[in-house]
Amino acid sequence: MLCVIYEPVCNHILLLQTVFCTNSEDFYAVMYLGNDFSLISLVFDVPWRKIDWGNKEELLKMINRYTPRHGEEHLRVLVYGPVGAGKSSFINSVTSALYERMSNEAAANTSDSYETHYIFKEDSLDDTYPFVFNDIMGLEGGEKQGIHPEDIKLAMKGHVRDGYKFNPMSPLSEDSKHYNPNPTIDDQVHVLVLMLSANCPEIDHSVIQKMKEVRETARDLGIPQIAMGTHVDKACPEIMKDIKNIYRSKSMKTNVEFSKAVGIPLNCIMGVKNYSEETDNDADVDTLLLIALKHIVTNGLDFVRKQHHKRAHSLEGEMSKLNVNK
Ligand SMILES: Nc1nc2c(ncn2[C@@H]2O[C@H](COP(=O)(O)OP(=O)(O)O)[C@@H](O)[C@H]2O)c(=O)[nH]1
Ligand SMILES: [Mg+2]
Repeated sequence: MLCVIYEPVCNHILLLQTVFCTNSEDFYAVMYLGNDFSLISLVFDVPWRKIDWGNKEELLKMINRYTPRHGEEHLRVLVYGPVGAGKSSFINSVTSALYERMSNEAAANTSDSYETHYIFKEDSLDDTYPFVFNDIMGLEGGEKQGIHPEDIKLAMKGHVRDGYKFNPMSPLSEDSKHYNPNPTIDDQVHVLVLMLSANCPEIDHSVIQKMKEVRETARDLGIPQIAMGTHVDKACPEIMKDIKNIYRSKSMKTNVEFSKAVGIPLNCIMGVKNYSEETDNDADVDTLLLIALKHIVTNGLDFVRKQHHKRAHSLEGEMSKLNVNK
């Protein structure tokens, strides 16, 4: 039996006049084209990206195997994006996936100040995972709202100290006590994660402009960038029904292709469902979160290794100059 669900739809296929239908097994979009109604499935038969569902334990092992090895104490991950995109929820959700139980530590942080979020190893008072997160104030439209893009650039270079309260009107100045003039490798950002809601198709032009500035700075600094689509469950009823449909979803594919157009490699664009109302973990949701975390860690590791080689080469260069001048 077909029943019709009326819903405001954020689905690119559905930009035409459409409503969702379900035959209790699958969801369809009803498209009205001229005098013709057609039913279009919201998912492809074959997934356009392969996920090894049920591989959670292996992912946990791989993540736990990472140890700092190029002079860094930890990898620093800077999460930015519009307000409400799910930045704090992502940090909580990743922590929940690592702990295999719900955790809400990042939510306690108000992200209008720069704070480093450490994830303690389960059952440890001082041992933390070798990756840290900074969750920063939302990028918002207009000059007077949200984080100043210059502050994100300063944070990427490691100049922003914890406790700095962002001011949308002006960036951190060099004479502030929160300005770090000599950042170490641990103060610098090693991975930049752009968080966007897959359920919010329209982004203000000025926010896109701010994101572009930030991306270009990261590119100039060589910092790897990952784009993460959140709220995927809200963006497509087939994903809501079963998270394993994430890479069968047509709207998800359209979203990913849109993000690719802004210059992030396709394999660095991924979807996650953050925990929001749940009280218990779900193995498939954890799998997506851990894939994202693994990707963040491996990209950060590559960047740190490259930096390490650069430093070693320039040191060698300095040494040989000294020897020549002797
Ligand atoms: N259904 C769903 N809700 C989410 C998801 N991610 C975040 N949320 C909810 O969206 C709201 C904003 O998330 P938050 O993490 O505070 O966004 P932030 O401003 O970017 O830090 C909260 O109510 C979250 O519970 C998601 O993937 N799915
Ligand atoms: Mg937040």
